[in-house]
Amino acid sequence: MNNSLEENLRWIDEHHNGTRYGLEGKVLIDERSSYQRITIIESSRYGKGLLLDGCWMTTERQEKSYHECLVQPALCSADSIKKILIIGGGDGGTARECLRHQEVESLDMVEIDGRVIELSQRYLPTIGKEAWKDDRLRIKIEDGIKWVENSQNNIYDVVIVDGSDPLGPAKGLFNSSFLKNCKRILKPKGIFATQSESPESFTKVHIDMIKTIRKVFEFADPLYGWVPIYPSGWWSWTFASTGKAYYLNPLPKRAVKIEKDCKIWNTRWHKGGFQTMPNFIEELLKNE
Ligand code: SPD
Repeated sequence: MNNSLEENLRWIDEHHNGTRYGLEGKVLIDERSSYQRITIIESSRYGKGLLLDGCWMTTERQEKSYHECLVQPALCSADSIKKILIIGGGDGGTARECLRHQEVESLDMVEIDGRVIELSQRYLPTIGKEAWKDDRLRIKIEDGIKWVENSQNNIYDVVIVDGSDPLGPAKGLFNSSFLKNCKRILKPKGIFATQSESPESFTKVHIDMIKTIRKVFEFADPLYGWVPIYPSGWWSWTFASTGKAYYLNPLPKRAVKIEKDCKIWNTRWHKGGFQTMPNFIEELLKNE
């Protein structure tokens, strides 16, 4: 730990239903934007990190367990990946993972809170990295819900939702009218991907999300992994498509280029992650 970090150390915790998930560190920025409270911290264990409304979003040395798992299952499996949409993703990690693919021609990133982008570019540059300077990235500071409402049919190959928890500005990213628009703007063989909360800490939200996504798309399945700083540490991402579950099988020609530089994702992990649904989730998904 460097000397300046040793001063003013404190516990920075996300409180969740009688539990707390924290890091020892220092608060660098704590402010309120038009949408939410934004906190940037520096910790010895995981480097700098971002919280929105007191909930962990990302940290420099843990972000790959989230961003690779949200992006690569979709981008390595989709029929085409020329035109991608990200809703949210203001820290830049999701864009960075998408832009590792040279086949991506354009990436629209629609983030409601421009201040999250400004602070991430300044304090967390190791997360967005070169994505911020990539000509293929088109940043729109707009409401993602309105963006999908106003987009034309069948224009995106992949739609990725990288929002926060279903409170505050991200609430509308969990409902069926938003999902129907995501399906409408996807090409016929397109893939939809979203973070889908913790099966342990947010069981009801997780189950309701999968059920709702399954009602809108013909196929939808959760993939399980871990993000140690999030509530329970156990996390999920859900993928959906129509006609066939395109997201289950990475295309070898694409996977081989990407997996060697991943920390978590590879074809074996991908296939295994879709197989790790525990009994209690399987049971809850059967109930109407
Ligand atoms: N409870 C945390 C949910 C966070 C989902 N989004 C994280 C943003 C990282 N790009």
